[in-house]
Amino acid sequence: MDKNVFKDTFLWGGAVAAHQIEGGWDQGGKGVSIADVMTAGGNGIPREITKGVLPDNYYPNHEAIDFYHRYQEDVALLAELGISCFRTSIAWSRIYPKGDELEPNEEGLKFYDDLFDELLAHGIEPVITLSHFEMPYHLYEAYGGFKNKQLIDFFVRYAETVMTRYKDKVNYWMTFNEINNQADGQHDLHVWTNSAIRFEPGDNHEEIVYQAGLNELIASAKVVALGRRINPDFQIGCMMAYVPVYPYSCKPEDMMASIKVMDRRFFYSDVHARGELPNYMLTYWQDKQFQIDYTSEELEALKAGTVDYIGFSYYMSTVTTTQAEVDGYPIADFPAAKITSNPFVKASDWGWQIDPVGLRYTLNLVYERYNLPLFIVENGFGAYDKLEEDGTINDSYRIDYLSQHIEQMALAVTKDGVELMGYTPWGIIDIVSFGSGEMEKRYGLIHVDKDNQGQGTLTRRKKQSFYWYQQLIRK
Ligand code: P53
Repeated sequence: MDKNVFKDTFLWGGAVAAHQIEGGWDQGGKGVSIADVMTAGGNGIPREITKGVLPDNYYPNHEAIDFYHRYQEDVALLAELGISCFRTSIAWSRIYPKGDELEPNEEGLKFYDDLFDELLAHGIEPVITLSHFEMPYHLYEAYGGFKNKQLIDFFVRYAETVMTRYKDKVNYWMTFNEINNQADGQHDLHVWTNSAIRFEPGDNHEEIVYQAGLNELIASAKVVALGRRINPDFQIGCMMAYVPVYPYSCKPEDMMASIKVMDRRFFYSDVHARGELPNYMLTYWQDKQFQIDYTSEELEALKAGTVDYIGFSYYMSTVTTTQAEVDGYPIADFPAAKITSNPFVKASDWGWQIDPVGLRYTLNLVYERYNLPLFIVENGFGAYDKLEEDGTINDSYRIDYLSQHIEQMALAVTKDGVELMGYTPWGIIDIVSFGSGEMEKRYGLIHVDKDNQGQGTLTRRKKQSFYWYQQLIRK
């Protein structure tokens, strides 16, 4: 692969999120966030969401890898790696500890000033997600989460505060991380981290998740319009989880099912990019007799706040079928459609199906759909690493995964004409896994000495993949 196929301005970077890296969960005036009440699960063991922070539980995000105190050392390592951008998020509850205050917490603002200065001093451009699974816990308790329209104003106030404060330090923004991961409404953890909805007995969960999702889309559009006023040079994108859903076979019903299942996920970027509610969704809501609230002023806001680019994560593909003889995980849409595994690809130890060609497929699909620049802001390989006695970590499997995906990315650019802004591999340094809460589901090119029980020295070590990526992106 010739890396010169990418433009000079191509952003080679690395990605993390505040709650998975920072720690310092109760320091500098930070409020409790929804990530602070998630216990450690494990491979195949779900994380629990507790009613507030309880004394006897282990909450892996409370300390994470202590980036809050060690960011200078880590930024120096990232500079040595040679990346030109670093994607992280701002922890909303550092800025507005409860979420509904009128005045921000200066100590929280100062932390990100220092972090961004440190990055810029090393020639690394910050790429910032406004909300990456970490809204203030108080917004769940007192307002019921994003089903409540008041959260739109709280989010806009928070965004206005940070976009104004960092207008000369941050140019690339994204609003809500993986906003579409709540799409099928069945994964409690995703619904929690995206929307923190407090359900009441008798609620139709799917209907309420759509209401919350639409409220977030409205909030996002308002922030895009606002950001343009704060600094017309801002590039403001959305952030989607693209997990392409292939038809299991060429049986016409399988083909149809794959479109229907994909539309449920595409709904979010359709609104972000086109500024209107798609007919397939309006029809679906009507069929289901969902009462989704929105005003004409909100529809105008959606139109006025379409995104500049599509940021997205890509880890894996999956498959859907309507065929009775294939085992699978049932999903609600398109009668009898289910998610199953792909016989042509292998999976990681966590069952994520490894499919580099699926990245090129996704880049094509999304670019054709929106004709907007694309930014791959997450891609990576969660694996068990072995720390050798001599202190090395020989993660050739991670190099294989990343290089195969980068090759497909190059093909999308050279053969398919896709406009690609950059690539920020996920978990550039080992962090707490979002889905499982483990430390030992590692993505990093930099190893952090800490285990699933929270034990370890937190020492940082360069893995084999560090040297490989450093070489690849060297100018
Ligand atoms: P973990 C599922 C599918 C695609 C992306 O995930 C996902 C998930 C969540 O399980 O989440 C993103 O740590 C997310 C990150 C997360 C990363 O993928 O569960 O934006 O916060 O850490 C990897 O292995």
